[in-house]
Amino acid sequence: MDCIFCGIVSGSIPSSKVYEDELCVAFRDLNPQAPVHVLVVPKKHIASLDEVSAENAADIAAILTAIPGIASSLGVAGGYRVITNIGENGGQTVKHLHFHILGGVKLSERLN
Ligand code: DGP
Repeated sequence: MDCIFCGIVSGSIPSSKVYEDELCVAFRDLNPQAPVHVLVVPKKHIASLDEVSAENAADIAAILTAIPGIASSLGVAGGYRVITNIGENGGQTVKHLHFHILGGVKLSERLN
């Protein structure tokens, strides 16, 4: 499968990693939309949050559990946004589940 984020997870595509554990990896977004913009992805290929099931719930839980520590390490503890886009209409361009962590500035209240 030709997946950019699988390539980043395996190391075959370079990235600026800020966190890694057994189940997930976080790296800086190529086109940052805030001073802090990191993507957290499962190591396992899951297309989007629409694909969550009992079989991969632990992978999602690992991401959510890691996010506060990642945010803290990036200096945005207590004030940041987490977004996951799902499918074409949700604005998802990379079809490997990822959670955006955005912060480092007062974010707009608009979500669309
Ligand atoms: P989304 O629109 O939610 O699917 O966001 C995909 C994000 O992935 C977008 O903000 C740009 C980022 N991105 C795409 N290709 C690469 C890449 O090769 N490296 C990194 N670090 N980020 C990428």
